[in-house]
Amino acid sequence: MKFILSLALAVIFNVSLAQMPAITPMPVKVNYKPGFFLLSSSTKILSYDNHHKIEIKFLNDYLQSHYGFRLPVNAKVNKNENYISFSSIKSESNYPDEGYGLNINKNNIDISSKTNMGAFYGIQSLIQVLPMEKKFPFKLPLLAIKDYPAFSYRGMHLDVSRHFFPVSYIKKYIDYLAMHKMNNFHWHLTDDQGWRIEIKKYPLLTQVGGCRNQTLAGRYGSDKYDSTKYCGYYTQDQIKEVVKYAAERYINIIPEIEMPGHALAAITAYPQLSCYPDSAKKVAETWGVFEDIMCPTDFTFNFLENVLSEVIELFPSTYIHIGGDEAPKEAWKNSDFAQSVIKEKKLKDEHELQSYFIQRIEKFVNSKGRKIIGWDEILEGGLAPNAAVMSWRGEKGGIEAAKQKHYVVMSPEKPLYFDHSQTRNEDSLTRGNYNSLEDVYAYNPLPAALSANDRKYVMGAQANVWAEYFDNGYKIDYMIFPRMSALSEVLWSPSSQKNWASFEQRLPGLMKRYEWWNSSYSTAFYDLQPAVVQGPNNEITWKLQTRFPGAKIIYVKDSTTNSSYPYKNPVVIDRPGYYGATVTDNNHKIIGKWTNQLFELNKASGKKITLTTAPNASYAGQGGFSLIDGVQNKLGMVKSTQFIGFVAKDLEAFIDLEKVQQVDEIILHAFEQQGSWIYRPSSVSFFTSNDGINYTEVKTGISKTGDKNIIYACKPAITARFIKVLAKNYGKIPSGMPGAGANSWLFADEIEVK
Ligand code: TNX
Repeated sequence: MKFILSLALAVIFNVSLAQMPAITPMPVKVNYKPGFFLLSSSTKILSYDNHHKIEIKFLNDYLQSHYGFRLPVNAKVNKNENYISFSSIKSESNYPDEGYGLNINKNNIDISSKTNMGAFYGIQSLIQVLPMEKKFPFKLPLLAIKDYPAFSYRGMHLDVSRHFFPVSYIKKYIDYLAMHKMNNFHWHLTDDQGWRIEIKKYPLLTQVGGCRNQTLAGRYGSDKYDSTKYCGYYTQDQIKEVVKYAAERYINIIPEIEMPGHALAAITAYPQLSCYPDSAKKVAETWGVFEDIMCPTDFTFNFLENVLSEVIELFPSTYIHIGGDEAPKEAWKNSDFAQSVIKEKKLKDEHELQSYFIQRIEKFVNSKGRKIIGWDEILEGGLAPNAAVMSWRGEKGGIEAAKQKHYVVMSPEKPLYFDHSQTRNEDSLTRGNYNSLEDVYAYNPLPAALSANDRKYVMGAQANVWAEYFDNGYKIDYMIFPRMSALSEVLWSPSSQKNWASFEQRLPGLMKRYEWWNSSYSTAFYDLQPAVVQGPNNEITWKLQTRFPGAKIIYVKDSTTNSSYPYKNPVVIDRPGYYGATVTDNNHKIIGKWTNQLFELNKASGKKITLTTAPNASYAGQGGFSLIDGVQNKLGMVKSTQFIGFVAKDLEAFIDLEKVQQVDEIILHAFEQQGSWIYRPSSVSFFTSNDGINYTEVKTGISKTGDKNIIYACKPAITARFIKVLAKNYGKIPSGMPGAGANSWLFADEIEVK
């Protein structure tokens, strides 16, 4: 009998498992029970003396906007009535402050917590159990949840300088955070391209600094502009409204005021902030890093103190973000005044001057009872004593800061920059790089390099959404979803509950929810993922993958044969031409987008290649293989990820053509984009050899064509088996050029032998 009963239970249990709501982030513990709670518009909420006013308001607002009703709030209910209640966990218990219990029983729903914040998170789980259709009453599965977060800092950032987003979208974005149980919104309010917060004492900041005359069109380096004036800022009243809105969702807003770099908008409004006050100024119209930064004068410090005073009045946040990133030091090197500060304060160099700058600001912010947080560049030249660090150039800065016993928020570009695309196949405008959903999900904010004790300084992590290429909220949604849901699980769920297979299973439910919220999202995860990879015998192959449920892949041969057949193994590319692929269902009906790839083959394609020095990890491609993989960059659609990159190093490549043969021409494709510190090689030379030991330099028929995609070629017209290509790095970037003083990058793509 017992056996039969448990079997019956298991059957019911399985049914409810199939309908299991996609609660994300996954709670610490969920137990489903057989049966249902019926929620209707007459279900009462039990509350007296305005207890849980904020939580109830959120729930009722959500019900109102998504289902069109509010639940009645009553001070008393009958035991046999169907109701939602809040109960408190004793404050002396060791239950975490943000934790909650959610019990959906047959006749009541109870949310238990120690704090109101905990109850708020209980509401978030409850709304995820509601069906995404207006079919009343709701049949909610019976369950018991016990839940609390893994990390104390769970954040999202949004850049409103490069593009401006109205208060309505900021509120929607804050709701996204709340519904993912995140608690910090990092509001990037100022940058070179626009100052977006009203400061009463300095009206020109928004009047002048809030507008740029035009904006770069297309990808960085296009050199085309839209000839349209672009303006926007938030009034202090709007800021207050947003801060209140966030507080009602237990979200802290960290405002960022960038200094001393990324400050052209402020400098254009008040040129005395600059070390070159007399040179022409304009709010930036393109992206990148600019040399004109704030000068460490009394005017500047006085200005910043006044600005920060107003900012501190508006934002209750303990942390105030002061930027500190990407501040080139040329202006300070050229400024007599900056040099006099270095001398007078006995500083070693401009990095110590930056550290002095930040420490002076820190003292001021501390005097107001607040703390500073800055990008990891604030470590250079010595960290300010109480500063927290946001690690974006990988985890290195975060690790170093934690070792120095400073608090850290991890935000490494890989994988937490959500301005990078979620697919290798992106056809809308984004920054070139790629951060996959899986990589976000797999991220662990606690680096192995830290001791257990130093790990305590890692407060959590956040994703950054830089808005150079995004000018509307739907595009932001498309960039953040579903990666933000993956990040929420990284930050909230215990590692024991982190399970990719479970997340993948919940994805369709999550996507349905984004639609329910009237938000856009990316389906890249289900797209065909093409990759050009090296086969076991060095051959070039085209590897195609999809997770599209029930999908088959067909692949279409190059334009010459025009035949198509189902994909089984990576396609060996032994003939040049266009190859195309798409996804079909079992009935051969096309259900995916077409992916096309042009392969251009030559004598070097798929041959053995070795590099003397490996490329930099950030632009590693597939090492030498990327130079002979048959894929060439085409003018006008350059993506820097298609190149391999070397910083401060040369490219030296050796190719074995396998047999002595006629070599009429050797070509190297390189790339220049000075604004990104990518400079053309200072020289390129070509060599041939018959034995792979003695090389002869090719001295005839050398040419160089193109200005961004630069093609270096030579015409040896001899027989040879081995080829060597040597491209020398441009070296240190000279003063007056973008990135002055830094090591330049060398970018190379295909080597062709004809
Ligand atoms: C680097 S991350 C920046 C931003 C850009 C971003 C683009 C950081 C502290 N600085 O100014 O918008 O790259 O991905």
